[in-house]
This record gives sequence, C-alpha cells and structure tokens, in this order.
Amino acid sequence: MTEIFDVTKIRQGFPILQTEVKGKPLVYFDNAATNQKPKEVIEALEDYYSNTNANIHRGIHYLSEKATAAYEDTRKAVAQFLGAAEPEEIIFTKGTTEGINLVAQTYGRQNLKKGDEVLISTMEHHSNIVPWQMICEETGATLKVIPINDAGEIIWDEFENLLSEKTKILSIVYVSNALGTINPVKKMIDKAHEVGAVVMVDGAQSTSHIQVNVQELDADFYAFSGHKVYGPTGMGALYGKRSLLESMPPYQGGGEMIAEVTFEKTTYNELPYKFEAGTPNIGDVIAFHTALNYVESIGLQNIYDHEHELMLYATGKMLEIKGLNIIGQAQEKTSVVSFHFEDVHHQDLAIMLDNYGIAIRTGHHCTQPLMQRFGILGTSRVSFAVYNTKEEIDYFIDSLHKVLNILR
Ligand code: C6P
Repeated sequence: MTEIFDVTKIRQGFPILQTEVKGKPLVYFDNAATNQKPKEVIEALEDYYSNTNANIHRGIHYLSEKATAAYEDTRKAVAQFLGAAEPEEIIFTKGTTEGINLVAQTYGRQNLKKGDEVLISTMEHHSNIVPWQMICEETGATLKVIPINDAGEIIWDEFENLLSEKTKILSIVYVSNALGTINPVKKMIDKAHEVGAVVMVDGAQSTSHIQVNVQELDADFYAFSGHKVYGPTGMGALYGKRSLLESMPPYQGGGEMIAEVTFEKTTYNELPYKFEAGTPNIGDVIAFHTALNYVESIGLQNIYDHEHELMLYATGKMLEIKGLNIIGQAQEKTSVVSFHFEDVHHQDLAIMLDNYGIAIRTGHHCTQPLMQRFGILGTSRVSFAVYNTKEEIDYFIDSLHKVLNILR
C-alpha cells in the first residue's frame, strides 16, 4: 500500500488509540458510528472551559464577547468548509438527526399537503425516514421510496419514474452508513429540481470523507454531525439556502430566536439565530473549529484516498473467507465494509472480536428497511478512518478466522 501520509504520526495524535482492550491493542473499526478525536480537539475543549466559558450573544463582558467571537468563527469555518454562500446559512444543531427533523418540522410542515410526495431511498438511516413519516402523517403527504439494486445502488430508472410534479421534497443520503454506497447526489439534485422539488442531503457519512460543496451540488439543505468529522459529540450543522431558511417558520421557541416578545405577539430573530433557540452547545461548537482545521491540515482528498485503499484492501481479503457475503458492492463506495454469514450470528462475531481488541459494529445500523431489502436481520460492519492501517486489517482478518473456527 502506498503511504499517502505518515499514518504512524497521525496515530500518535489520537490518545485513545493507545488503549488496550483485554490485553490487546485497540483496533477501532467503528468509525462510521463516531470517529476518534485528535488531541488538538480534546485540548480545545479543555481550553474553552479553562479560558473562555461564558454564554454567548447575551453578555457584554470580556468572556461573553470572546466566546461569541469563537462560536461565530466556527460558523464561518463551517460555511467555508461546505462551500456555503454565507455563514448565516449555517444553523448549529445537535447533529444530523436534528438537522433533518428541523427541516421536516419547519419546511415540511409549512409546504406539504395531501397529494404531495416526499421521496427517500431504501438505504436511508432511520433519521432520514422517521422524521418524514411523522410529517407525512401530519400533513397527509405520501412517503415514496426509491428502490436499490443488489449491489446497493439507486435504480436510476425507478428514481426518474418516481419523480413527478407531486414530489415536493427529495431527502437522500450522500454516503450510506450500512453499505458505503456513494450516491450520485449532484445528478439526483438536478433531476429533482427539474420537477420543482427541494432537496435535503443527509451528509452524516459524507462530510468526513468527501469534499462537499453545497453550492456546486445545488443542495437546498445539507445536514451533518460534528462527531463523525473528528469533532465532539452533541453538535452538528444544517446548511440551508438563505431564501428557504428565511421562508421557514422557527423550529423551537425560546431565548435568542426572538426579535421582540410581547404577550400578544412575538417577532423572530434574523438568520441564523431564528433557528437556534436557547443556549447552544458553545464549547463543542468552538472545539469543532479545531476538528475542521485538523481535517483541512491533512486534506480530505488524502483522507479519502487512504480510506479507499483500506476499503479495497479489506474487501479483497474478506472475499477470500468462506461464506462471507459483502452487503453493498456499489461501484462508487467508501470506507465501509458490511458483511454477513448465513451460519454465524453477527452479535456472536462482534463479542468475540472484542476479545481481540477489535471494535466493529453489528446489527441493523439504524437501517431496518435496508436490512429487510436484503432479507437479513443485520450485518457486521467495519468502517475506516484516517488513522487505520493495513496492519490492523491483517490482524482483523486473522482474528476473524480464529473466531469463525470457534463459532463454526
Ligand atoms: N449513523 C452509524 O453507526 P446522528 O446520530 O444525528 O449523529 O447521525 C444520524 C445518522 C444519520 N444518517 C446517517 C447516514 C448516519 O449514518 C447516521 C448515524 C451511526 O451508522 C449511528 S446509527
């Protein structure tokens, strides 16, 4: 494997990778669930609580102004990272889930009615299914689902057939967490716009692997979680085009999102504050700026190339294992290998791999309808990040053989 960058040095920057699990060095292959944090991000959190902590946008004292400036700097950095036209188009959220719920509960509630359709795909995470089911139930709109082929790719003709002037919203995952499929979102957005639909992109799994430019994609909304981009848990961001965000009602009522309150009537604050009611997750947002700097210092293309090479290497090795089926063999895929055995339960596999210090995720990955599509209850999933190595994959394959010998 060509060394795209110095992985040994990168690994030294992640304190948790020194962990021993049951006497074995940790092999962390659960990066699609959340990736680990470089020491700069951990230090940024400590620094925030040691030197900056104050509520924002409210005080005129030194610390409040300092915290406000740092919080707003992260907004500018996120806008730049996603290629948004302006920082006001970035709303801080708890994560992808909240971003999608926000759009469903505001744009969806305002614009959907009986006879309208919301289009999603078979490979969506529950976060991109349930919020739409809820709002469809409330408004009388219908949820439609784009089928996928056996490789785990959108069936293009079916997608085109499902699009019509009834389609008001297309909400699509960029990279599938359970399959690794990279969907052709740019092409899908263009097609959906032809029928006048608004497009929401679930960027939970794409943001740490693929250079995203929301303006080039022409996405109307794009949501991601900081904890999957080497940042803290509990924060994320929603991008929305200014014209859409301005047309939408607020998501939650409370402090900060108002312009003026009387008991008779409340007027709302300007963007982005209209959508950020209450004290936000200030410390984690500020630390996320450091995570973005970290990603940019390595370069997303380098990260992608490294993970892609690991994914191909692991796939090759895994296909040699008797009875192992890879679920998700799309032409365009990244950093995730999901697999399944007819004769071994994924849960048993994960428990036993844990004895070797290997962390993988098993189950339905919050994609139950996708598992139903493949006629299985769940898969085992390995997912890679910037700090993983070919040696770890060799150790995993070796351990997998040992575990299978016991289980079979
Ligand atoms: N997937 C996984 O192990 P939150 O929980 O809001 O940060 O992200 C939700 C989410 C939405 N869409 C996709 C495609 C996702 O992968 C996830 C989170 C994790 O695959 C936890 S289930």
